[in-house]
Amino acid sequence: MKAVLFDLDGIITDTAGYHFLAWKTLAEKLGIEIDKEFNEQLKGVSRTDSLELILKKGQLKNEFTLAEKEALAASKNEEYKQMIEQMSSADILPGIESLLVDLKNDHRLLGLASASQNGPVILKKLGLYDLFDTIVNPAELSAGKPDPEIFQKAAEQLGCSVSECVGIEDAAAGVESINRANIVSIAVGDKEVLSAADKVVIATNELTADLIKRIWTE
Ligand code: B16
Ligand code: MG
Repeated sequence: MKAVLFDLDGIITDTAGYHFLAWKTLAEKLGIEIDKEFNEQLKGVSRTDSLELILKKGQLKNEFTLAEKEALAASKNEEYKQMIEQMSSADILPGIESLLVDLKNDHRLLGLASASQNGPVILKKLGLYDLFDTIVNPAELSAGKPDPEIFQKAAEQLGCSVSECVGIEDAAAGVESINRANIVSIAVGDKEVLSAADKVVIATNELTADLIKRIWTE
């Protein structure tokens, strides 16, 4: 195993709550109600695709031009950026910082495969940016998760073959993306929702360098 490819939201930190609040503000302005259950569908999904899902819920899918949709997505992102302004190392999910340090000390490469265009800023706020060897730019992808492109790209940017990597995700679409890239997948969360993964653990503090190496070897 040469590299470990990480999702951000739900694995390194929990930004889902902020995304939800920012989308909720926008949705309310448009007269659309969204709840936490609906928000599950937005996890791991790009900003543009998330907006489409919200507009579809409010039956407003064909009511806006492309430019208007871009403005709506930009206004959500402005609100989201204000919310993440206060983030710090206290927002790293349990066990993740020591895991990243252990993997680095063990000479493994680390890649970020997040759908979030705010990924680099968030890693800097968490104090984890320098531990990563590469970050995929989601704006350069032709398709988002569950397409395998983002995890294939992360492996490629690290100069690794997919067989030398492990991918870690919390969303079903993300696990599908890892599996379709022919990368060993580890998921964090609900065993039933994430059953497609090679291994599922309940919480991030169960992720250790030894466990990841073992799953890759099996
Ligand atoms: P942004 P991940 C994803 O992060 C979030 O889960 C998803 O809710 C969000 O819409 C997406 O990033 C795009 O984020 O608006 O910051 O570009 O789970 O792929 O790390
Ligand atoms: Mg995620």
